[in-house]
Amino acid sequence: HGAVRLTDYAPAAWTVEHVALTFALDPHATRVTARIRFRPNPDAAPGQGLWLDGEQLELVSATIDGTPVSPEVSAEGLSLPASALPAGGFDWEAVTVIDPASNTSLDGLYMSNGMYCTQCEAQGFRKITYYPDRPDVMARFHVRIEGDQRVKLSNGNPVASGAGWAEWDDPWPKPSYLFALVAGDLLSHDDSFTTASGREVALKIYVRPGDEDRCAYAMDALKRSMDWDERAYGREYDLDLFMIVAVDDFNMGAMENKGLNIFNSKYVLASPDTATDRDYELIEGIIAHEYFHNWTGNRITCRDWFQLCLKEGLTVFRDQCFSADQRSEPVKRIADVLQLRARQFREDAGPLAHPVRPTEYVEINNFYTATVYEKGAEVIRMLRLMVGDAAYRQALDLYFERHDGEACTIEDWLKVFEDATGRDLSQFALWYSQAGTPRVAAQVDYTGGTLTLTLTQEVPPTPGQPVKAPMVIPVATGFLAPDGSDAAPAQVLELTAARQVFTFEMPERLVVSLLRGFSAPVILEMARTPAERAFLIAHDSDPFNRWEAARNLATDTALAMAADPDLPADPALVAALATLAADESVDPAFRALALTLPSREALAQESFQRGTAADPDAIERALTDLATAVATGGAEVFNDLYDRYATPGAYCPEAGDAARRALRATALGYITRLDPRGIAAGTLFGAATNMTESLSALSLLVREDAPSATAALATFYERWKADRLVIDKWFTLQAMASPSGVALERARQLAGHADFDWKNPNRFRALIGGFAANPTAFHRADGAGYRFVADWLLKLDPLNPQTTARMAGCFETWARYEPGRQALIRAELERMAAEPGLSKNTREIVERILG
Ligand code: BAL
Ligand code: ZN
Repeated sequence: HGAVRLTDYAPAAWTVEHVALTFALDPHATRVTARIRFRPNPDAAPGQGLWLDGEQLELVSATIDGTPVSPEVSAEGLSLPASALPAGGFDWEAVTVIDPASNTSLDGLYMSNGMYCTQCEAQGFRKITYYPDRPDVMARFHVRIEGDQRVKLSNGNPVASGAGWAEWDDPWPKPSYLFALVAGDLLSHDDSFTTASGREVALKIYVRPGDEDRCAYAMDALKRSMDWDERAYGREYDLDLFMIVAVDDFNMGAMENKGLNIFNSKYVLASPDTATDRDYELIEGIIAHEYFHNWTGNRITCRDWFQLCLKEGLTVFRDQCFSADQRSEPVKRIADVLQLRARQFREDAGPLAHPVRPTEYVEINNFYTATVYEKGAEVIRMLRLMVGDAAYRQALDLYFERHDGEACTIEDWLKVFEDATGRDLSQFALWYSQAGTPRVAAQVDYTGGTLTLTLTQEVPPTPGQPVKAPMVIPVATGFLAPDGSDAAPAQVLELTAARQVFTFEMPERLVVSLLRGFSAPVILEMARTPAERAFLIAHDSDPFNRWEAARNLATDTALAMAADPDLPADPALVAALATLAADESVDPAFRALALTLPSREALAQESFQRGTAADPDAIERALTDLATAVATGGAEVFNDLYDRYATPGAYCPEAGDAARRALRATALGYITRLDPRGIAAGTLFGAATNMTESLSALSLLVREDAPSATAALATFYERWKADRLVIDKWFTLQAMASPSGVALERARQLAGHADFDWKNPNRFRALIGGFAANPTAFHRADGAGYRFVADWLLKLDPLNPQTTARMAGCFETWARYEPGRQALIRAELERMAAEPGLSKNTREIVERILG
């Protein structure tokens, strides 16, 4: 399979003016009739033949302007020579037959619990009919669905229906990846929204019968998203109907099909007794994300898949800002940075590193990555910081005005900023082309009334990019007086050279607070004393850096303890955390984050970054010892918080109550460190009236392998065995939280459980993905953890290459570990690579990881 390259882009020879599709639904023989009006593309070289993508299709007939034709058909598509085509345009009609019930890839048209459903991004439409399946071909779609299902949906507006059929028309031209079809015996939860200009939009969330009472929160989040996009970006919804469908079998989180978003049911359905606070937060964020795509993705789309970050980076940035507005801005920022470091920095530091705009791919589905999404969002956050909020809004207004209805590039995006602000962004554009996380080193000196800040930057080599140029790095900076107050106005320094010196006149030496709000996605290296860190924890007015100081102190301590088993926990850290825990002036959600020690995964990454191969066992021991020390030093505070932070009254998913529950759960986590029989956690498990508390208590019992854990797991299972989303949690929890000694055996047993429906991606991710995210179990010194995961990936691959390839990324960190584990991981990867039938998706990932 050859690679596709950005430099090979050429406009489509033939564009599509209109598409009419008729689906005669049948599980194993759905008949698709496509009538497509082709026109020559004035931007393409004239006189070209026709190429239509098509995979796994049975071609029954094809005509041009009513005359039968015999195209040349391959496994990837069909072609006709220019000589067979009327030069001024023609009407193509083809009948194909497809087999949705056998489509286990969940790409194209497939079935889930008897319901027909589609996923077309990036290249699923070519499994439905022959078509120029590329995002720069935008067309109007008319769809007729024939079948006996109660509900039959497609994009746009319902225009006609009768017994056994329904027709839909989408007035907005769109690329094929935004096409959707759903048919099934579904129920809808209905509401409406009135836009700023007074138009009434009907809102419908379709679910399986029995789930209709779990849609209220998603609906509420949708209405808040619609309102926010009008206020923050001036963007109104553009159809009279907006639909969301929840489906159980889905490779991704959700999909922004025009007017008909399709969601993994876990990101729609919620009730207090089945969903956690984290689920509610994710539902809110993902509903917003998909809705925001209506403008950033659908009205303005991507010219080609290399430009994926154009819609994804921007839409992630928009959903991050929305969630920050709905909840707490600093807490959201910290959570986003934690995720960025855990997923994107990890990717950027390993064999799968690639630029925000990649230049080459074998399988585009392998590029729906943390780099394209999360780093793509960080790049836009930097742009906004550098140009200011007002200019950002002007640039976005210009973007919508100039490019509505077009398929665009990153160059188009940067140009609107250049035109709106007059800035030259050619160096800034390196953020889109250079992979790797820049390291910024800061050195502070003070003499004779002058503080000198020396910043140097280095972008590490990444696969295919040995040498890098200096980037534009905005460094938000503040100064603290000895009493902890802000001593000088904060400013954004722009680091543009490899080394740059900034000077500040000041009568006394102030403490510098750098990279406030995490103003750039870089690794900041700055030597600080523990006392200076403690001072920042107590005083920095920038909440992010306050949190960061606590995190850095905890990281230093944990890594020092990992290196030296006799080293006790730093009392300064224990005292600082206990003080912060008790500080009632601080948001409980912030306190919960600051009290959460770095994960085993984060410490392994940090250890490697600092030049020491990560030892999973030493990290586990250090973290356990450190947590016990914090639990002991802060025992009084934790008991007090646990008693006082109960949330009285009915469960409310809003940020205030969720923050109280988060802090209380964190306190219980420490209390349980000193209570390995899990008495307090067991009591909470018995008394919990919502899933958040029930699950946090159960996780602690499992983590401690408490005597009551087995019975609690059984009780939980009996109560929830009919609820697939809750049973996913039951699987995840045991795979992820079980101690290393029992985790693998338990995972093996669970893999044999009658409810382990491994063909369902959520269930597979719950158990196999959960196990791979349990670092001490996955990284067992004997390699049995790696083997267990590789065996399951090999089993899933023939059925569902997308989900397999995505999960194979669990092996990307092999270089972090000591030589023994490196060899064991590579042996599993080589075993996978030697599998002759390995999918193109998984092969690309495995071979890139092997290097
Ligand atoms: N476009 C794929 C799913 C998402 O990012 O919204
Ligand atoms: Zn998206």
